[in-house]
Amino acid sequence: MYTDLREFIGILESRKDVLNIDDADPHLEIGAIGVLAGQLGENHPALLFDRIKGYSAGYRIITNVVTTKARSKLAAGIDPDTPMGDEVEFVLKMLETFSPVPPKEVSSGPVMENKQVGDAVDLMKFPAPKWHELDGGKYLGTGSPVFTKDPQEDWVNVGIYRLQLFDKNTLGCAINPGHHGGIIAQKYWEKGKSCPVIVSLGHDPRLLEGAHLGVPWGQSELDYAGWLRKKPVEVITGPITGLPIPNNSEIILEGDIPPLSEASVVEGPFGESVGYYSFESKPQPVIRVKAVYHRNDPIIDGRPPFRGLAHDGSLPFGDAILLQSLRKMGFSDIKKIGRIGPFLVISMTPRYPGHARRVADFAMSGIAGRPPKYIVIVDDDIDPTSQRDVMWALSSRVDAEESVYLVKDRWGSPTDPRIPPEKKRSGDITAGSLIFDATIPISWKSEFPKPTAFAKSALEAYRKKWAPKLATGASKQP
Ligand SMILES: Cc1cc2nc3c(=O)[nH]c(=O)nc-3n(C[C@H](O)[C@H](O)[C@H](O)COP(=O)(O)O)c2cc1C
Ligand SMILES: [Mn+2]
Repeated sequence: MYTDLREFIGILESRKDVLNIDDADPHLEIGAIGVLAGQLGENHPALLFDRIKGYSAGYRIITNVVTTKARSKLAAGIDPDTPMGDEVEFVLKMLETFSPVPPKEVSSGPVMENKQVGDAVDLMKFPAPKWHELDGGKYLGTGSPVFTKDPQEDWVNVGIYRLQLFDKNTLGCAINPGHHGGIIAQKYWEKGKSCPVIVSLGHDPRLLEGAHLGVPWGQSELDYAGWLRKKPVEVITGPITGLPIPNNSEIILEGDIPPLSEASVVEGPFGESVGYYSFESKPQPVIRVKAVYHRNDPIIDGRPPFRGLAHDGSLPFGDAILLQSLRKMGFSDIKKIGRIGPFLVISMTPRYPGHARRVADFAMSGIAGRPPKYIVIVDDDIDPTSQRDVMWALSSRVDAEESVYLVKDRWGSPTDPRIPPEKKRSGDITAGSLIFDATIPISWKSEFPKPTAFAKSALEAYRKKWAPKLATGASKQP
């Protein structure tokens, strides 16, 4: 496979899956080109920007890294030509092979080719786009893993938090409540200390992928990145922080996050992954950058959330963890999980009245992510990844009075545009969800009208006999 971002890009080049773009403006134009590329559909290329307006040639940005299935697979360490079949089941099988692959310490690496320390630090040299029109400023980090170490428990956390550029050595850092990086920083602040950090701005995509798996508290995302890479992440000990620095990263920042009372910036707003400016601009902690290390001609991983495109990859890791958890809890009759727009759809074989609702309630608690807005439970004859099947079940097996349930006050997201501003400001990010039980009512299943259908074997026989004839008719279509 590959060992770093450049070899990854090399593979994309050999697959004609990356486009080199020169002379674009980081003020909105780079963002717009990323959006336009996405509009070309599932097979659009990644974009490698060079000679960016206002910056030295060689200081590059790659965007649309994992916005297609093929590149998402590559980024997760899966050969893009491998057929996946049932994607959730495929990813679950992969997750079941997990065992921690801890990082390996080394003494040097290409990231140390260039150094800026202390007063020499100048973040302004690196291209920082304004991605969307109403963004509050320029963002240097959008796909930027941030490393912190728990002060008591001594393990290294890696989470991706966006970084707004304020001056030559100051970044605003937006960490959502509940994310481990924020909890760790708080522990330092409670002792009046600043929290040491490492930031990677460009990297082996599996570093970011490992950090995005929803790794539980207490476990290092570096062990997950190593597992995805099938070999340890090689790290140098940071001279200032003692934190691990991936030696093949493109750009590494070393510094600290002082307590919010000591330094803060009004960060944002930023076009969020939900497609709105739904997260109020407010004082956020800063990263004070004390050293920068970078490769020659460095490449930044640009991952703003372009509406409708997956900046975090399009493989169903969260749903695979849900399926795994359902089975672990003893729900053995779960067949398949799918997504149709905003609906999480679970197909199963209900065995007793209330069975389907139990499964929905478990999924509604939010496993590997926030609870969905809509859950649909369907019978095992319905393919939860087929829009036609799911809409048919919803239109024929649901009674609006009896089989739709409103779940109030469930855990929501700070970026949900539908939570009123006043409520959000008070710190309340709860919201409502709906459960649709679209399974045939089990208590009178035998009397439920039979669907119009043919026996599978009979239909197959007719297909063999008539398919050639039908194909000639189809070819006459305009
Ligand atoms: C491309 C990308 C950008 C992200 N940006 C942010 C962000 O700005 N703030 C944030 O809190 N989480 C962001 N996330 C989500 C977190 O990084 C993710 O939930 C991570 O698992 C949190 O890890 P932690 O709990 O160890 O801190 C982003 C994720 C991705 C993939
Ligand atoms: Mn974590």
